[in-house]
Amino acid sequence: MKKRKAFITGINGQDGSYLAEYLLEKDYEVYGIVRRNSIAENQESRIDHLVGNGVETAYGDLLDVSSLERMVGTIKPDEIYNVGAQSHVRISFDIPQFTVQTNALGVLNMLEAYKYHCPKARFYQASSSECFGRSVEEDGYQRETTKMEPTSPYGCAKVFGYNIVRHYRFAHKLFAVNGILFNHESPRRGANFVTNKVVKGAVRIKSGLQDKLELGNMDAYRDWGHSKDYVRAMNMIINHTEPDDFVVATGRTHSVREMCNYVFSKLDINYKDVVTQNPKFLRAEELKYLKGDSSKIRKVLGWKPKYTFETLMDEMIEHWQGVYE
Ligand code: NAP
Ligand code: G4F
Repeated sequence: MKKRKAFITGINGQDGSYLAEYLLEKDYEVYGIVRRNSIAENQESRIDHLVGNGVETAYGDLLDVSSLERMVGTIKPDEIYNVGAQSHVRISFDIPQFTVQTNALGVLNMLEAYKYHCPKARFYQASSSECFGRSVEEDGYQRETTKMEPTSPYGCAKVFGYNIVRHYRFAHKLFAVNGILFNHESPRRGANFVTNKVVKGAVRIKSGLQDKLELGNMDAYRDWGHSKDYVRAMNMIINHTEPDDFVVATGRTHSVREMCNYVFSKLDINYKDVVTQNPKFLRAEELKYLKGDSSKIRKVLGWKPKYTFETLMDEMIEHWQGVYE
């Protein structure tokens, strides 16, 4: 039987790399674009083990329409996963134009290439709980019907991406869908996101390699899951019988402070002795609270996470202990 072809933007990112592995296990042919990196070793650092073993990559960029058209025009994928983005919320305040170009116009660029070159394919957009911003339902959750009130350039751009995908679905009858994913982490998470920063910092402190850890707002709450569970959800969403949008979340929320307490306690350290606040890690506007209601994807597609907050953190601790101990 002919193998299904998947095309992934952001394939060298956290999600892109786990998604590529997941799709290879499901016998897909996997293609992706990577951006040129001046440090050649970083170019495909998360997918080195996959390139040439079922995954093919080419240079490309969401802002370079010619690269997108060339890829989808020649590969003619069955499934397009647009997970490429400037994904760091705080940094989006520093580079708002690049963030909006990539996370908003980049989606439009990808949709246009899709519409003209392979409209029979299916299109998945990496939408985000950051879109909800200030909005929380009375019962304390965010779900598919929750109003979007973003609090960052990143969130504003992602709202555009979410809406333009829906517009292309309705206007052009394309199978274009959104996964509205809450925070998801792993040992492959960039070390400037809070979970990996805390776990890496805690293990280094335990090993005597640093003596303190500077953070921003410790009173924000996030609904943290594992990237592996969330890429499985992406594949389920794109293979649903009809195009639709789904929230993906664990339904549990923890503050950054609680996360620190869990991680440092595991290493027999009192986080209060070593964690300090540095205003440079605060945001001009903070998204204070996220807790996702994923009842829809659980009911309609049968998805549920395999990891808990605790097993996620334990895996990340074990990873950094392997590096530093
Ligand atoms: P990530 O690790 O930062 O990966 C993002 C990837 O996108 C990187 O490979 C990056 O390449 C690439 N990229 C950046 N700008 C690009 C451009 N202009 N053209 C093409 N590729 C570009 O992020 P992630 O955690 O895997 O997240 C994947 C997607 O899900 C993102 O769209 C993110 O916004 C979204 N999302 C993530 C979460 C989460 O909690 N992880 C939750 C909701 C939504 P470089 O390394 O070269 O920059
Ligand atoms: O780990 P974070 O940087 O993730 P954030 O901002 O929630 O964004 C992530 O999740 C979104 C989904 O909701 C994605 F769309 C997005 O791409 C990204 O993956 O920060 C989490 C919380 C924030 O409240 C932040 O203010 O941790 C707080 N925090 C406290 N100290 C810190 C720090 N965040 C970072 N990055 N670094 C700190 O030192």
